[in-house]
Amino acid sequence: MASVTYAKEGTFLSTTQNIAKITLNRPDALNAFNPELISDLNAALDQAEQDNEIRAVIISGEGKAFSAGADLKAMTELSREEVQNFTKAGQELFRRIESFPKAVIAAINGYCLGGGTELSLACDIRIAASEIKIGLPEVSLGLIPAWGGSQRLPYLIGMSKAREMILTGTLLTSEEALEIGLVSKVVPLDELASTASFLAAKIADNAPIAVAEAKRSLNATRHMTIEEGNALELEIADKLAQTEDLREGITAMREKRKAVFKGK
Ligand code: DAK
Repeated sequence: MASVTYAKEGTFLSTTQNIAKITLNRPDALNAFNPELISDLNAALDQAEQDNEIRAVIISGEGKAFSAGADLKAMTELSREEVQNFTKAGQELFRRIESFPKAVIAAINGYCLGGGTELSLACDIRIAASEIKIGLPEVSLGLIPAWGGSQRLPYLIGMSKAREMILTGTLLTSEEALEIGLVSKVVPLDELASTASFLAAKIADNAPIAVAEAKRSLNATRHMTIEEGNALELEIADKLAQTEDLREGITAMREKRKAVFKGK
C-alpha cells in the first residue's frame, strides 16, 4: 500500500482505536489517481471493513493536495482498453465508498480537483481547510467527470450549480464550496485533522448497525419514491428492533449513562 497509508486511531471519546485514517500518499504527484492508488485505496478499505473495532473512516491527502484528480501522465500511457478499465475501477471504488458500511469523512486539504472531488462526493461528509481549491475541471481537458461526478454533484448541490461547476470547470474556494453546501464545514488547516477526528468520534460513539443502515436509507433516496423509501425505513426499523444495541441504547438513556454499543 505504498501510495496510501493506513492508521488506526483512538479519539477523546474512546479508548478503543476505532477510527481508520486513510491518507493518499503520492504527494510528489499531488496524490493523483493511478491504477496503483486505486488498488491501494481498495486494500485500505478492506482493512477498515474487516476490522470490527473500526467505526468510521477519515480520508485525507498527504502534502499540499487532497488529490489533483486522475493521473494525467499515467492516462496518456494507457491503451484504450486500459483507460476503460481505469475508469470502471474508479467508478467501482467510489460506489464502494458511498455504500461502505461505515461512515467515511473526506478531510479536504489543498487542491481537490477532478477525481479528487469525485472521491469526496462519494464520502458521507466533506470538511475543508480554509485554503482549498475544489472543482471538476474535466471539460477543460476534453473529458467529463466520469467517476460519478456528473451523477453525484447535482444530487448534492442541485442541478443549477452543478451545471455551472461542471460546464465551466471553475474551481471554488472553501467559502464558495461551503456556501453551496458542497462541503459542510470549513476550518483552518491546522484544525482539519482534529475536526475530522471529532466528527468521526461522534459517529463512532453511535450504534454501528444503525449508522450503516442510516447510510443505506440515505443512499436509497436517489432512486426511490417516498413510498419505496418508507418501505425501506420500515424494513430497517424492524431489523434494528432485533438488535442488542437498540436495547442498550434505550436502557442507557433511562439509566442516564453512556451507551456501550457492540454492533450486535
Ligand atoms: N496527474 C499527474 N501529475 C500531476 C497531476 C495530475 N493530475 N497534478 C499535478 N501533478 C504533478 C505535477 O506534474 C508535478 O510533478 P513534477 O512535474 O514535479 O514531476 C507535481 O504534481 C506538482 O504539481 P505542480 O508543480 O503543477 O504544482 P503547482 O502548485 O504549480 O500546481 C495544480 C498545482 C493543481 C494547479 C497543477 O498541478 C495542476 O493544474 N494539475 C493538474 C490538475 C488537473 O487538471 N487534474 C485532472 C482533473 S480531471 C476518466 C477517468 C478519470 C477522469 C475523467 C475521465 N476516464 C478514463 C474517461 C478524471 C479526470 C480528472 O481528474
